Amino acid sequence: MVRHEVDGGVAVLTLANPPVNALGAETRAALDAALAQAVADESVRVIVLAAEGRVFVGGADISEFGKPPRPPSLPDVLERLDACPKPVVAAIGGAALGGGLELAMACHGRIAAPTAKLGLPEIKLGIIPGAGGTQRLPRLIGPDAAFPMMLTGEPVPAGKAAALGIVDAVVLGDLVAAARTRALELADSGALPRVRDRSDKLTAEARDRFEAQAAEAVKRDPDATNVHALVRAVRAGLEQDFDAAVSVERAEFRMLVEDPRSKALRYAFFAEREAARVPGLPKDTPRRAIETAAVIGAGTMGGGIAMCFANAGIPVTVIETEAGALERGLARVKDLYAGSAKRGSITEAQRDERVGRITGAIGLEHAGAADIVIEAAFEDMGVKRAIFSKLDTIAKPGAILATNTSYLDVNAIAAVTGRPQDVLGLHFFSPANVMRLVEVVRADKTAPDVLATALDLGKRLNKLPVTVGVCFGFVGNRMLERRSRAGERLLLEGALPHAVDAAVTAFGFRMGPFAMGDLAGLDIGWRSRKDFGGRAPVADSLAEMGRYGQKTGRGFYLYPDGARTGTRDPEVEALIERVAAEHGVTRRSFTPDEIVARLMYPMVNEGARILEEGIAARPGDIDTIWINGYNWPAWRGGPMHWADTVGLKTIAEALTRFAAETGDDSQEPAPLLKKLAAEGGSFAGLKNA
Ligand code: 3H9
Repeated sequence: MVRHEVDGGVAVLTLANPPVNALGAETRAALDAALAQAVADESVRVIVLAAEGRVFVGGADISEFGKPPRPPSLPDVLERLDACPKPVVAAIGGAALGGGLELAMACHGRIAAPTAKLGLPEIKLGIIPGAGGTQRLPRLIGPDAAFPMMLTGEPVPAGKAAALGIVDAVVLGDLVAAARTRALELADSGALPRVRDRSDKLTAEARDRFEAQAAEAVKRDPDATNVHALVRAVRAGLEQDFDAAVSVERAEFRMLVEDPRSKALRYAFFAEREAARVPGLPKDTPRRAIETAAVIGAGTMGGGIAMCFANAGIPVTVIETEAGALERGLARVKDLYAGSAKRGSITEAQRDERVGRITGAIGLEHAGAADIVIEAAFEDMGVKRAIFSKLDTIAKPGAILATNTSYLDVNAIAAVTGRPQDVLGLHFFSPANVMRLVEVVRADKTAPDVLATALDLGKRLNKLPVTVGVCFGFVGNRMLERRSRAGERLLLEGALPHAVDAAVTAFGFRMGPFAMGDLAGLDIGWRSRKDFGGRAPVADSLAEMGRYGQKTGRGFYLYPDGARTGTRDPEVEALIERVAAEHGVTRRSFTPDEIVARLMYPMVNEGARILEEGIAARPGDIDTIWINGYNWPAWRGGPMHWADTVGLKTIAEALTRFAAETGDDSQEPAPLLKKLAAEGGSFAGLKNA
């Protein structure tokens, strides 16, 4: 796991633990031994620490967390590294994250390649750095620069890292040679700079700025246990000596590893990566080449999808039926790019390149040269089938034909072509250029190489593709529909919109379902219920009154003078009471916990059905979809993980009760949920069944 080469007084230790050189027990032991050997070897004057592969070190091995510790611990190895009597210089060729940056900071010098990025992302896993990161980074760059980095978890690119002082230099070319030179310079000078000994960046001004940042962070997220812990650990470094402060950090880290929030976030991390693997789709499935794309429809969705291709360097033709719509669509895309360039998130050159990769055209025949065609036209089966039957005659042989439908039967769309093996669904989320999730809908006849190519393409577009099967609404919208239905029912039974929304935001969503409905537009659900069936008596009445939500200034709430947050409307509350009376529903009050149960348990139930039917391969795929497409709080791990923490027996019993109370049989627990509840099982346990 660590290669050891000695040449000309320099020992080069190279970590070789693919794919990300995570610092698991074996790697730690090997590194520790290699260091000891280099120290003992009299021919060695200096040591260079390098790593194989694209990533320098992706951190501690997350899969070890919560398991019995295996020595040597990372803090112990880093302490010995720090105390090493010979200069050690890190050669950072790629990402140095978490324990990886902590490792680099325990060295006596750091040289980075321009492609390197450095950060402490532990916060995103519900923990804080636990191998000296909360102490060494503030000593290296000041607490006021270090704290925001640890609070957001966002890595910085090499150039910025050098400007901040995290690395000594960024070098082009032979990184190990540069690190070797730096180490020999240190040896010649007799200096052994240790980050732990530095205090020059711990100025009174920097401390004050840190305290102000800390106060704001805690205020913004008062329930985030790890934010509090981070503040305590950084503050300890300002008030106590290094070793005492490291002990504070260590104790906080150990406590956080056991926190249910961190467990959920770690679960979500691995679920997201597991989603890339589709059961029964071998790794070596051949891929089709994708060098050009066409998007049908220049609406918000089509434009956003085209931007994904342009961002990834793939030329794309946007196709419309008439010039006006095309011009408007292309203008919107241009504006979005101009906005990004203005904000500085892309350079002006990037803006021009990306805009230049998007070409507009009138008429489907312009899709003939594309390796993949994505239809993002009106959500209507007739429209889609007409497009696909024409595409069948236009697209080149072997082109992938994808539909961006959010609900419709992809098998029925594929069936109008003579090449259903080339057809699949790619359900992007709005705004498509921003949202990472893509539901990849595998139809009955989709060929394995088409699916494999789509999944690879998803990654190339910087998306998070999750494979799902064909059913109405796939995974995400099918479960969402359950929540919407339960929400309407709650209104009739006595919970008012603001109370429901408050319970849902307190649960951790950024927005409640009614505020969300107002934002999206109540006319959308209303029209789709008209097309696909189903009734939402309150929402439909509001839409019939022309109350479409924010865009009309009135929906479930009032938005006077273009306000972005709604206020309660007595008229709506009276309307709800009237509708409830018409439906003969007796009203009562609901606690926030009852509201959450009423809304979320039916979603979990639908998730169980989705698993039974094989629409999703595993509970983790459902959770990945809900966290990344629907803003389910990641620290609750997604609906299926959350259901396990609540207890499936509790949920099954409650659903039986809801079915009786509401007279809605579809609330009865699904067979899978019933079975797991009876066995004392969990969704997590299914994987190992
Ligand atoms: C930490 O360091 C705590 C310390 O402060 C204190 C300790 C005492 N562990 O993402 P990818 C796996 S906490 C275990 O697809 P990419 C991953 O599951 C850690 N496994 O690659 C996947 O496995 P598989 C702080 C890990 O190129 C494979 O590697 N660090 C770890 O798109 C490839 O991963 C972080 O939070 C890990 N640390 O992105 C960084 N990292 O192929 C977490 C990856 O079987 N990692 N794996 O599904 C990342 O952000 C990305 O993996 C990285 C590469 C950017 C490095």
